[in-house]
Amino acid sequence: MKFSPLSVVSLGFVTVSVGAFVPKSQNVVDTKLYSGVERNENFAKLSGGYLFPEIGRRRNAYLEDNPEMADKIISLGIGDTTKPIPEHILSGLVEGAKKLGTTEGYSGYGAEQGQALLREKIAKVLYNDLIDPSEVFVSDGAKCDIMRVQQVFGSKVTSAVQDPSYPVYVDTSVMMGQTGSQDESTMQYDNIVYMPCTPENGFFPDYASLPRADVVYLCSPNNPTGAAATKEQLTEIVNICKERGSILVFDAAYAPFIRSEGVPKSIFEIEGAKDVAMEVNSFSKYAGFTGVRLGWTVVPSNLKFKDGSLVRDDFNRVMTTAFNGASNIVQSGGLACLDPEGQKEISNLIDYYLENAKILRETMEGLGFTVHGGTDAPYVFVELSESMGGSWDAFSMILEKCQVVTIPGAGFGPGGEGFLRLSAFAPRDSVIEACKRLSEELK
Ligand code: PL4
Repeated sequence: MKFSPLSVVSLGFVTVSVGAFVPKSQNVVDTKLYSGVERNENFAKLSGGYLFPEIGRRRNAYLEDNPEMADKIISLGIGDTTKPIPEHILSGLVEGAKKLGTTEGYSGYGAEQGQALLREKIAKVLYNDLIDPSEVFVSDGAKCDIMRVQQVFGSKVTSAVQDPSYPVYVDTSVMMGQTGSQDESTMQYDNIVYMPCTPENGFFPDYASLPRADVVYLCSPNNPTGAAATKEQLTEIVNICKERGSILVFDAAYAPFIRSEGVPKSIFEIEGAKDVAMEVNSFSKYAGFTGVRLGWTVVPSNLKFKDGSLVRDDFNRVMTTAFNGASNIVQSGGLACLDPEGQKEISNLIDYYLENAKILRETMEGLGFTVHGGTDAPYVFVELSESMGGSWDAFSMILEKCQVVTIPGAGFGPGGEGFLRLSAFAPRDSVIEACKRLSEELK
């Protein structure tokens, strides 16, 4: 059937009810039904919704059908902290709020790059002065900063991602218009370089053997595999990025979970990294700030575009134009995180979650699974047996039989198929109970 603009108007509701046609011409759109604005074609390329709301949707659908299970549900799914904010860090937030109630302490809009004291403390306490405070941009979190990084690079770059990886790198690349559409057979987007990360390569990509990309996203300790890259691995990728003229975007959101000796917590521990890398980071997992919202990005002053201009200047332009600075209350909490008492409290929180990870890891190993991660990371990545079907099948089966929410590996990209991610951020008694149920069901 041929479709003319005239028929849009005349068909009216009929057209809508069959859902087959969306009028193209702005001039003839029935504005009672549609705006006259074309949809951003890049959003149409995205396959399905964002992973984590989809997990929530499936959990809710299960509970709608089985309301009696509401009290039984345990989440080992989304990596969201559950321990309360410890005393000293909390006092920072409280003091920050109280100051706003006094004439002397009140502050309005702050610097878009963050308070000078917080930038200095981040550089000193977390980077041991490897970076300069002027290179630190305080923000409302790592996820938001990844989109800001993408805005800096624009639509003409090619990005490379670890496969599997935190879905934000791929989805924001698609939104920015860097990619073609998704190939339904491979589940890969055209014009993204997928860097396979498998047990065989220690979940670290062999970028040298893959096509060059302008921007390379690397996360360590890794979500979802839990692998923490060694100094040698990071040195290798920094060197190859330098050789190829790629910019490395290093996501260090899980850095404080690193307990193994000699494993770098920042890309800037690697010689030469300041010429090729930027780092996104966050207080979310450090201090239970997933809801409080505080992060930062380090953009070294050495990092330049092809024309010699500074990446930092463009990042600064995005921050000053499209962000009004992190909340002053929250930044006060961030300062408390970086006091010695705050650091001790963070270390205790991480100990707690790492003990959870150990329990999960040992339970799954005891059930005969090959298990990765969970030592320098809060995620345990379980290799599924073939009899369990695909990772979404395993997710559904475990939800229905054990009332435990997990994340299917396939949600992190095609390379995650065959794996299941378990998060160690649940309360201890929930972790123990989940392990009991998994042991009964999967033995
Ligand atoms: C669910 C590698 C979690 N709604 O809190 P932020 O924005 O400072 O940090 C987000 C982040 C950045 N980088 C990595 C991450 O893994 C995360 C958080 N990921 C997960 O379960 O994988 C929470 C996901 C949240 C989201 O979409 O980020």
